[in-house]
Amino acid sequence: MATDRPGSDDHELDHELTQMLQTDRFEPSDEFKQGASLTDPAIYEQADRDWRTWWTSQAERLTWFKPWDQLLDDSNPPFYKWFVGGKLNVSYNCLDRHVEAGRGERVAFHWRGEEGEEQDITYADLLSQVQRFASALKDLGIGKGDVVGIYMGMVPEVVVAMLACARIGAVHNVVFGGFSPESVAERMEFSDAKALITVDGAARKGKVAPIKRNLDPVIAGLEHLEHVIVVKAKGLDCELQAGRDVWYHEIVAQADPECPAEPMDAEDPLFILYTSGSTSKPKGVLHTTGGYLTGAASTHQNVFDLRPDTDVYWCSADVGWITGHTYIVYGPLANGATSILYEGAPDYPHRGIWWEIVERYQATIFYTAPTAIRACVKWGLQHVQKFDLSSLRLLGTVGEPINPKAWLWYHEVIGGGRCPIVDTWWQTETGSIMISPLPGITATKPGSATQPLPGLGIAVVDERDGKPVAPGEQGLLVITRPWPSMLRTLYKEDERFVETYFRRFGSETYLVGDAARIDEDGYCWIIGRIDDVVNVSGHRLSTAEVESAIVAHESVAEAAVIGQSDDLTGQAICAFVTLQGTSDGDVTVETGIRDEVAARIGKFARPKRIIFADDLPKTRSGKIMRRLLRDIAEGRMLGDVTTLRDPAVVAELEVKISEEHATQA
Ligand code: 6R9
Repeated sequence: MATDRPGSDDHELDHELTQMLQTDRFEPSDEFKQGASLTDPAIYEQADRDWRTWWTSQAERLTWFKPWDQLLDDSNPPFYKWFVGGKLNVSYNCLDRHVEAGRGERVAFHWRGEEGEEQDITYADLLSQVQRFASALKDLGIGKGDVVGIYMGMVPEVVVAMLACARIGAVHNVVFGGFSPESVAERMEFSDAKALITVDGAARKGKVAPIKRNLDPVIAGLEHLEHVIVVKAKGLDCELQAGRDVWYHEIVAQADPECPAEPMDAEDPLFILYTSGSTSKPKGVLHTTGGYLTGAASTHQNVFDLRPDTDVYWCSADVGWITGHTYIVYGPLANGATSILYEGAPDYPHRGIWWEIVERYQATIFYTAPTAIRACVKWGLQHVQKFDLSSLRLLGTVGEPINPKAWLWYHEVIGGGRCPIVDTWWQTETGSIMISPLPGITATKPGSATQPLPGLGIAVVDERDGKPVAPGEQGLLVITRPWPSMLRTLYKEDERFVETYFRRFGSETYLVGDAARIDEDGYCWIIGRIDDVVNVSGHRLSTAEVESAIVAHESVAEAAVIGQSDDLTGQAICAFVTLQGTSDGDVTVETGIRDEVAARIGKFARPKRIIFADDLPKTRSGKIMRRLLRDIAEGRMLGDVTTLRDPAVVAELEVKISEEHATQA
């Protein structure tokens, strides 16, 4: 295994990485093992034999106001309850206990703005800001169980807002800043949100997007929304609707600086996070207090081998996704870590900004998405080589499978050949990492998330009978045992919760929605989604959601959306569209369709490719055959099409695709 720096130009490097594809596994180095907290492989077996004791030990990382009476109530699956009778507060665990232990001066976040602004926020600072804002929320009449929306960029106040909700028992519902105002309104409506915390504007690569102004028209009709709290992040003027809207800085100035943390039941809701499912209506994944925080703290410590006194940890996700919730906010803060919180994009003001930031703050742990790594590979070595990355000791990936070559590039170029990589598989629903190496124990294989973490039960089963398939065979990934940070339900949709995850193989087997295989060595290889969910740059989107945005366009009669393999983004959205009447698809209609999707969902959901067709292939019962469309789009041989209502449709589509190729050539 090479430990010296890789080839000096992209071409030479590519050659070296191709050679390295032969290396099938990477053992943790002795140097890494020496300082690591988990190095004994026996913990897997112990935790498997007695997973109750394992979870007890993990929950004991937290400070409980009152210990639990029962570890797990599994009397009514799939409605599991963890740490029954236990009382704790998430914000207390993330802040007060560190300050009380004399670590108030430790930096919680090195915040870095898009224009290079810097702010170091200590645990003591964060505690005082959170207390004030929590008091201000209470003054507005917001309390336990109320749902509070959060829609803002990566500014420090987003963390303050989440923790302030947790402090008083309000349930936050964060919407990723890249979603459109319409999506925000929809998520506020579905969750009966009583308040929305937002910003005047958000930084977008040198421009400022007027967030509050864009929200105004769509939130006007929301029946339950009593308060809108606006953080003045970018100095924009905003219209404040009397009786509803207030400035954040004004209400905190008047608020009580003290606000004790509310003792919450372990099973009280902590947050809702909407994610995409098979239908166009997003699913409100509900996480609760004790189990979620146990999972977040335990995995953040174990998977990243966190050494809170010396590490500088950086997760480049956005707080608006589950990765941001668990591995920017709750895990790191519960563990008293020092983190980097970066407001901007990876390519602004230049394509080496991430590496500049690593050098600036001497980051030791870096956690990002494969799509970002592939973008860096494409941009080239010169953007990386300018910076000193020798502080790094551990790297991670999340969100989608990573191709071995990108893995090797990350390992060699960013990690200098010395940093273990943890490829972490998990979901919004699982709350925390499920399948991942433990960096001081597991030998890694590029492209595999390796093995389930201690205490978890994972299997790959046959889709017909639910029995485990033979090693090396593909099947459906399932989780066979409850775990503390599992979702508890879909908000206000218990039936959909059971139906989506626990119908197929019974109420004790969680259906993940991914296909996978486990090789002879017990290593897990994730293949991809089995439902109509597309993963674009690690962002989950439902094809139905995009389809319903497309058909909202005035000229569109029908649309079918598929995920098509893409070198950069993993999958890209490809839309087959039939237009109304005799109208022809042209550039204007294409632009119109993309704009419609941007307005209804967000720019990141815009189709990369639009194919106009007079008709779409359907089964005799009228179902669009997406699998066939995927084959057509990717130029694969088609199998039997005789079950189609009108086989001629396929021939026509194939002609379209070949014309498309001809014009591109
Ligand atoms: C954390 C997060 C979940 C889906 C999941 C799977 C894919 C996530 C992965 C991975 C292969 C990994 N996924 N991590 N696939 N290897 N390491 O991404 O949550 O947005 O809910 O997406 O992402 O398909 O089912 P979420």
